[in-house]
Amino acid sequence: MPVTSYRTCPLCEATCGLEITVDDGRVTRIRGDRADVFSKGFICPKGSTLGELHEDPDRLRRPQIRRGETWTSVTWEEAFAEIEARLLPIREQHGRNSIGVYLGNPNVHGLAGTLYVRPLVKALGTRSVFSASTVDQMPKHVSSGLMFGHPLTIPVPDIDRTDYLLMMGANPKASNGSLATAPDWPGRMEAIRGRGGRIVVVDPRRTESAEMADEHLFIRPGTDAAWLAALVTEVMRLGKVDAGRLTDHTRGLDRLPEVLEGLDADRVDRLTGIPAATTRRIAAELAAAPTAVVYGRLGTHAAAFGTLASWLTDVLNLITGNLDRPGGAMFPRAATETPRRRPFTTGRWHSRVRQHPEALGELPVAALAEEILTPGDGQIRALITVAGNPARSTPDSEGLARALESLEFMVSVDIYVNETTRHADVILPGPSQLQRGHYDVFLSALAIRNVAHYTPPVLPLDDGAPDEWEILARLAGGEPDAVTDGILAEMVQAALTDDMSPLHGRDPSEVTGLLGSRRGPERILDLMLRTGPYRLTLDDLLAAPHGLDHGPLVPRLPDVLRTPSGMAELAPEPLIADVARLEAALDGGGAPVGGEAGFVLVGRRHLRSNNSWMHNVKVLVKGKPRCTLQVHPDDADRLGLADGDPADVTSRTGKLTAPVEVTDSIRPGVVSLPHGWGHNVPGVVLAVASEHAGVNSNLLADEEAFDPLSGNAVLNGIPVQVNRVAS
Ligand SMILES: Nc1nc2c(c(=O)[nH]1)N[C@H]1C(S)=C(S)[C@@H](COP(=O)(O)OP(=O)(O)OC[C@H]3O[C@@H](n4cnc5c(=O)[nH]c(N)nc54)[C@H](O)[C@@H]3O)O[C@H]1N2
Ligand SMILES: Nc1nc2c(c(=O)[nH]1)N[C@H]1C(S)=C(S)[C@@H](COP(=O)(O)OP(=O)(O)OC[C@H]3O[C@@H](n4cnc5c(=O)[nH]c(N)nc54)[C@H](O)[C@@H]3O)O[C@H]1N2
Ligand code: SF4
Ligand SMILES: [Mo]
Repeated sequence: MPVTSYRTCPLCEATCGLEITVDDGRVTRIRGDRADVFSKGFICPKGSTLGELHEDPDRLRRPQIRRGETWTSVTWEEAFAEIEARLLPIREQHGRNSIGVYLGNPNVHGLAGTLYVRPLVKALGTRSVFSASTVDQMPKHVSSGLMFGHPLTIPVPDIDRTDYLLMMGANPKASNGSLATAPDWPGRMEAIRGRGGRIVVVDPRRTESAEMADEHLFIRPGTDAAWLAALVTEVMRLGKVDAGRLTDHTRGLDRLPEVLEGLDADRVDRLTGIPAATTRRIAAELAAAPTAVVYGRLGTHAAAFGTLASWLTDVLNLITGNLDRPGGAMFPRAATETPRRRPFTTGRWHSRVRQHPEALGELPVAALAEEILTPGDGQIRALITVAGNPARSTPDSEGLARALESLEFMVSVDIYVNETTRHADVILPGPSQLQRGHYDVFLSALAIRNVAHYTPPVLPLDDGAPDEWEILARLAGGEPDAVTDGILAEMVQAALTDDMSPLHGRDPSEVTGLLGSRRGPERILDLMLRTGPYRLTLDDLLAAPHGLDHGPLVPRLPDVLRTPSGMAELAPEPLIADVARLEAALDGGGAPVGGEAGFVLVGRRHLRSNNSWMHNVKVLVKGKPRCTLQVHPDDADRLGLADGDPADVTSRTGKLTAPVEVTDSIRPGVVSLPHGWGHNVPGVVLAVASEHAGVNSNLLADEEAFDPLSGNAVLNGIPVQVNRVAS
């Protein structure tokens, strides 16, 4: 008998509801859940492949131990015994920081990664912590921390109500959005125009999203911060600064004219490639629109001035009166929100080799290889990766591969033997997505509506296999239920002493009594929901398989501000200090790019791909190869390259050869390669992906190029040379 169940898609940030039909233990159909309160039936081609992922013969079902080149399936007890026998002596001999941790993107998309990774890091006691955040959104955390007092207090674009969307370095038609959770971005963009609103896209490529917009501006890569600074200056010159309701809750506005002096439309014209008249017009449009929102994402953040750009985005929203008001940039109120207290700082410690400051307890992943390869006290000798593929997603892949190979011991919690985990000694595979319950703790805190969904597992665990949270708890050195109790005890303690909490002043045992016999993340989630702003329980969510909708976002300032001053800080010192670096780039920059002068490389995403790990699903990789080097026809002519020809691409750190795709959708002087490819290396067990291998763009990303405030790598705007392959 076919059974229908509902599951939130865990693959990207859009959190679509899926309707899944299972017959005799096999998924027979996946389609969009039309009753879902948020996604209303929207689905993309990836969402319907969870069945293929589950059935993928290459997906690991049992722990693996590597001896030389050979992998052996072992029991879970054998795997954990091996880890204990090899990891503990390293820590005893070389200290806590000798064990490194790398946390990958899927951790954010699951309850286990969300709730059990921190206890793991705490149990290890290491400061050698790295994650995909420093090849992604760390600039937003840092600017939010400095401006609003907490790194997770991130404003999201209220795209359902805005009249004007200025979108930079984001391509939600392909990515379905990021730091702005909204199923069906494309439909919501159409709706903006449908109600007479305007969309302007700023991107060195005329993307699928740009095709949907009213206007597209070809910006020169890496110059978004300069352009945003000019927009702020021009709005100020127009005399249109109006923070509205927030005027009394804002500090530092008076410093901006002096700090940004001279950074105007004329000054950035040559550098950005955007004519001064256009910049002035956009500034005037932003100031005049009934509501408007500036939204920047990966192309703007994973760049040389990512934190400045992130800050200036919010400054622009604030001075045009659009921060924290409907149709502008707003702060979600998630059902699991906990009080945010900790004052924000960075640089509480530094990396050993190059003295990078930590941010959010992490070091820049661009420094991972050197921390492994450089001898001395505190050298990383063992590494644990959890749901990450740094060998494909972080800079200087060649250096990192050497580093991973040199480790004394490596454990990966992962479902594949891929470019990273092939270096591991032990791989611990969690169950497939369909075998786990799901709740988006992080993404619902970034959603453009206040919604909550919990979906239970669709399929049972394999016989005797632990759930992902149990694996992480065991790695943390504990018995899983005891680790859960430890997490709960901390949360209960915080709730009991918080006078805003419904549990304030109650007896701890009474509180845990409320949670019944649930185990693991569901037990913790139940507590988080009970103490959250809507006072829900997990049972409430189980009774609402299509989700609960708490409505559109509501203004939240000044309540959510956690800066020492209690104000929104428009001119935090570290950001002001970094403007000098931007000025220096302007002084030195503006030279033409392309041809003899060299090119700049940017990334891109495709709807049918997901970072590095969905290329083993046949229906997603079939068709035209997608890992191509996009080159403008004028550049191709000059270089003597035709569509499909191989071209050599060389940067300071590496070299690769990729097939050329000639397209006028890219700005002259710019070339683009997607990341996450390059699967044809020895030792990977990815039958389909190896046949559609592509090349690894992060061979070209430079481990010395990063945004100093956040430690985020520069993945967009990499100087490269492009040449015909000598025949
Ligand atoms: N040049 C360039 N580089 C980039 C980017 C770019 O735009 N350009 N984008 C960056 C961004 S935004 C990100 S987020 C990073 C991503 O960087 P990573 O997180 O390092 O890479 P992913 O490709 O997401 O790899 C996910 C890994 O988790 C495994 N996995 C999948 N599901 C699960 C699961 O449920 N449990 C476990 N345990 N493992 C699982 C997969 O097999 C894979 O090994 O890449 C970054 N790198
Ligand atoms: N299909 C699919 N969806 C995904 C993912 C995926 O791999 N595939 N990954 C997920 C993840 S982890 C993330 S973080 C999100 C990212 O989601 P987005 O932020 O939307 O990321 P991209 O689609 O890479 O779009 C970045 C855009 O920036 C442009 N760009 C490059 N350099 C510059 C620059 O200097 N200035 C400007 N203004 N633009 C520039 C690129 O041309 C590109 O179009 O997507 C998520 N969704
Ligand atoms: S858009 Fe994202 S969340 Fe929605 S179905 Fe596709 S991969 Fe899943
Ligand atoms: Mo990401």
